[in-house]
Amino acid sequence: MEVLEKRSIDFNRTGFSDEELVNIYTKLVRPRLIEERMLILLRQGKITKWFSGWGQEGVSVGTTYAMNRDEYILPMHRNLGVFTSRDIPLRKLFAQFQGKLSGFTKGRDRSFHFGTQEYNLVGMISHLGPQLGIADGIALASKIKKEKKATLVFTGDGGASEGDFHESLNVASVWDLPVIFAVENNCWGLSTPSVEQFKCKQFIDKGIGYGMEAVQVNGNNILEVITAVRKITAEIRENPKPVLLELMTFRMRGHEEASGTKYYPEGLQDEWVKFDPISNFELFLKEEGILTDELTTTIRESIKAEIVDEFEIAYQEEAVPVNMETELCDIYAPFTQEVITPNSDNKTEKRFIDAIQDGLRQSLEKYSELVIMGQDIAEYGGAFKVTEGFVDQFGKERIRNTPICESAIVGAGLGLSIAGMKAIVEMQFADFVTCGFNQIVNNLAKLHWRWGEKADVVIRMPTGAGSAAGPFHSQSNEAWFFHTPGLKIVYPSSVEDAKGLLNAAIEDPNPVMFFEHKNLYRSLKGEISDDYYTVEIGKAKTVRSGDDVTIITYGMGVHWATEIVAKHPEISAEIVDLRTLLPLDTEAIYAAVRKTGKVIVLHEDCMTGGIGGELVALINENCFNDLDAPVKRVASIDTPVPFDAHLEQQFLPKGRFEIALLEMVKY
Ligand SMILES: Cc1ncc(C[n+]2csc(CCOP(=O)(O)OP(=O)(O)O)c2C)c(N)n1
Repeated sequence: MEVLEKRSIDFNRTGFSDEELVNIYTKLVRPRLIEERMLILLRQGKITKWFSGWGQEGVSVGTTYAMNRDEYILPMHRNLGVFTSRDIPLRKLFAQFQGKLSGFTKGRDRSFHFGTQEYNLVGMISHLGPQLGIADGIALASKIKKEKKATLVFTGDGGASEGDFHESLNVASVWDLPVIFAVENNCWGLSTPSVEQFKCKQFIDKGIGYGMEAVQVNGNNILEVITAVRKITAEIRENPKPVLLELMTFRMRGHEEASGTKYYPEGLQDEWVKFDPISNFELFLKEEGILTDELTTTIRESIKAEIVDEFEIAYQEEAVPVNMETELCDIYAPFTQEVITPNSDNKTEKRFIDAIQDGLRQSLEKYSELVIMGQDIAEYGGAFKVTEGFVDQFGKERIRNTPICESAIVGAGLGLSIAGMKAIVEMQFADFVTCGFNQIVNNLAKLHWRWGEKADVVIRMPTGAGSAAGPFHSQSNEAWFFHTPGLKIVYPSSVEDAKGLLNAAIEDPNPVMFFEHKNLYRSLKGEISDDYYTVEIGKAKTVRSGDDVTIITYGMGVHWATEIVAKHPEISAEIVDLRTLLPLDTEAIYAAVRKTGKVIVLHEDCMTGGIGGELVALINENCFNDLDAPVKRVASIDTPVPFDAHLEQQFLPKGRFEIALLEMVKY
């Protein structure tokens, strides 16, 4: 640790007792001593990667010290001091760093990539920015529940260049969410200095653009950090609103230990040594007569001994057991669906869209903690009017119009879930999910497997072509998500299933992509129960029984197949509606294949990389001996969805399906 002769930071100790100052010092020095040890362990190969927060401890420790213990903090990769200041036992932290079972992720994710409800911490994913939207959701939950709690989320100055920063600040500002956006401005992002990262002079200059109060503090002055965060939290707990807090500091070591610091201009690090947060504070406390050399040594030696002992315990722990079943099982949060049957025989004929509306309304009545978010979904009722009238019944807190910020809103959905609520996010069109893609495939999907937390979010996806809406309002993009372990994909084709499966998706604590074909909204009708009911997720349905050929399909494909088969009474076709694409009902698929030995897989999505390819592979691997013909895929052509109705009809597979069906029967 740097020893300074002269102090370069002025501290104001007003409001801090001697005892408290010693306590703060003890917390401040702790992460530094761990880091000193880490560097040795790194050289010994006992730790792999390490992102250093050396010189930035004032930020991590000061902010955490000022927050209440039951308030959430969302730290980043240099915030060891957040974790230590929440008093996580060191053996557990070390076990996490070493990938041991008693860490937080069963060896599945590294360093600070974990969260823990026990300590009200939500760690990052590598992508940096997505943290910020989650904080919005947590803050929204506490605002709705009137808990008078603040949430603090970190970003680096580099990570703040990501779109997530803009979206999350914007949402928090529009919704008056009690979040502190703590920009840890250490002047560098890997080798990139601030001047190559952003053009404004300082982050607080951005506050006005977001309509947000912005405060700048010296992040190396722990008392200034604590005082500022205390002042902000006292205010925003009472009057919820976000604050941009810029903490000026410097990254003393390289980006990570292996990457070095050659890009730093000569002398820069030496200059910052003078502003070391710990040495300066220590000098100050000695000047004040609060710390003596003896007390300093006692504090340090006791922490060092604890580090050595605790590290050894974690080090001695055996390597994480390798068990295939556990790996696969942990993909989803444990949940056994109990299928709910209607209370009465009362039925009404409804359109597909009404069934979805019915399901949403009854789920909102059932779960007071359920919130729906989407663009124009409140008074306007949504682009397709699915949520029409909901504001009157459930209010604007639960039926939330959102800014056009898909990533922050999906993140906010996850934040709501982490804070014990349930969320539905309506994509205005399934096509726009690309803007929230990262949150879905990297945060929602991986969360439970990484640190055992559920992601109780349903993403509603108005999908599909057929209305001459062109390449950005017509796509079938379920295959993007099919490839992502941890998600469930539900895709109803009937009115009855639309309601029952939607209710089931909302019940399920796992992230569900719920596809609703737009062209079925108003064209499809059916009699369904007026009561709340659910349909089992993960179960395919035989729509039509037959012996000549099996058609495996879902969504609009079910209707195309039904229509074409009806034109050919001479063909006895079995039609299977998958209904759930993830997890797949493989048993039902294999049974239907074995029944006829001839199979067509039909879907609206493009051919290449579509779900059909996976189905064919599974059928070949598991039913080869039962096949009487090569399995045939029929799908849309491999182009974007064209606008002109004639081109669109050529694009879609319906016409080609009829030909394939006749050929298959003849084979
Ligand atoms: C989306 C994304 N792009 C790039 C990276 C690689 N990366 C990791 S940290 C980092 C620098 C981040 O800088 P900053 O946010 O200022 O935080 P600091 O490391 O300085 O604390 C980069 C480029 C990443 N993890 N995620």
